[in-house]
Amino acid sequence: MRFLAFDLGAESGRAIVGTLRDGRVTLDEVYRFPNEPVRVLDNLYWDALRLFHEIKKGLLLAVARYGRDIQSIGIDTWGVDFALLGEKDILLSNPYHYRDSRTQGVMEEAFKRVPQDKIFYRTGIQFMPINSLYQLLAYRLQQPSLLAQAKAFLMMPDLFNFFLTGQKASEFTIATTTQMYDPRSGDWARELLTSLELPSSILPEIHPPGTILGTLLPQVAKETGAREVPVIAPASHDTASAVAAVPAQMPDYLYISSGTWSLVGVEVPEPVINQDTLRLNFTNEGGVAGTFRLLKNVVGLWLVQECRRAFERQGEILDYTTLTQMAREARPLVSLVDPDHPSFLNPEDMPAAIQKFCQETGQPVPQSKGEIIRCALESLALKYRWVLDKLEEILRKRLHVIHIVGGGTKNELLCQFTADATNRPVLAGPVEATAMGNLLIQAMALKQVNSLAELREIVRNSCELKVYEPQDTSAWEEAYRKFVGFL
Ligand code: LRH
Repeated sequence: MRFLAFDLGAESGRAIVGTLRDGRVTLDEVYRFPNEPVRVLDNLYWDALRLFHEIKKGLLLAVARYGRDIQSIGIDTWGVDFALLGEKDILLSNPYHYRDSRTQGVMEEAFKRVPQDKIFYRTGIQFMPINSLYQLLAYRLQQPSLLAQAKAFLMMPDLFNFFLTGQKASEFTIATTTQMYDPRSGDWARELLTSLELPSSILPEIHPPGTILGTLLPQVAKETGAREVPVIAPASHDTASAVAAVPAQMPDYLYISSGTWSLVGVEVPEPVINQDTLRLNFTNEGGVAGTFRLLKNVVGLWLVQECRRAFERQGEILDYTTLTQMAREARPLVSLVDPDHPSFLNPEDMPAAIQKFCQETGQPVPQSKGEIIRCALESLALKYRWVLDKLEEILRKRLHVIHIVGGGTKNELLCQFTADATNRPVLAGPVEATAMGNLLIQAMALKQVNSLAELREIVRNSCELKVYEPQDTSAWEEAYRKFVGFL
């Protein structure tokens, strides 16, 4: 059976056809298109209509290659971003991108109205200025008349599903990224929203991952040559789809969904909302088959991506392989940064931001490109170690192995650093965890896969895992002691 996944990631969007046969899934990327935020004056936006156009083009190309074989369609994107629709379902503005700076200071405004711990005990979600809650509050504080016109709030995958089917619905995993969802009541945190004078009437009903939302609208089918197939909400949050596809066989593992962000955590049967998770700023996002993800958002390869862009602006176009090789050749464990320091969220010049952090903390300032990238990669690995330590403390058990999935598995240096910094074996793969999760949750919705365990078995059968054993751990132990001083 064949399914079509759209995965809208930080640099590009892709249409991927998955074929499920004899307990294995194979992938075919039929279309890739840019998904870069657009800066206009002082703001940063999604190009929503262009992306919908690209989704239709991807569908057309999938149909051209596989004809009537495609059984369903599912879309995932990153978390927290949303669109507001007004009368007659028009977009009230281009949806903002979470790296837009208008949310600066908004979280603190929210805490003046509702105490921080109350927000956490209601939602279980980590505090980040990018959360939809603060983005929505920014509308109320900065563009109140626009918010007053809103008739519907749709998270980005929900918006594209609406464009494809005409049905407005919210999917559970993406809804939990908002910090506007109450996992205990299983509904939007309406009381919290009311306390912040935010309208909860515009929020659509929430459906679990693997729900058939509707069928492709006849005009979209006509435009693309597709059949009027079901549109399924997979895990619409990319991280939830990726973690569903972690090829774990044994319990007590740590996963890292590694890409622009590194999502580092464990799967739990219910949210862990207590003083420790509040103090350590952990999050509890919704997962597949009734699970939750207790995790931490770590800034991830964004550090390296932005260094690459900065070098490009200086006239040097370098690919990731070359940059990683330069880092490999640089001296180990000289300078370290906290990857999650606010100065790295969206700096104008990432290498300069890294240098500034090192200078202000009295460390040698990395000079060459290799030194800067090495500093970023080592710091990431040490941050993973910190998350691992804290999770073991919270859960009171040892996590024996680390599964890394996603694009970051291609960075072998980072995988090795992770094994070294944590003193745990690392199993890396699959690269395409998000797409696999998306496709196989569609297969679950169509009763071709029976459980999350079976889904993971299919992933294991469909990819090669690369093993990294820890080496040279004593130098990393010492570096870790220094690193925690910067947090
Ligand atoms: C990763 C991700 C992560 C979010 C962030 C905004 O792509 O979805 O889980 O929190 O993007």
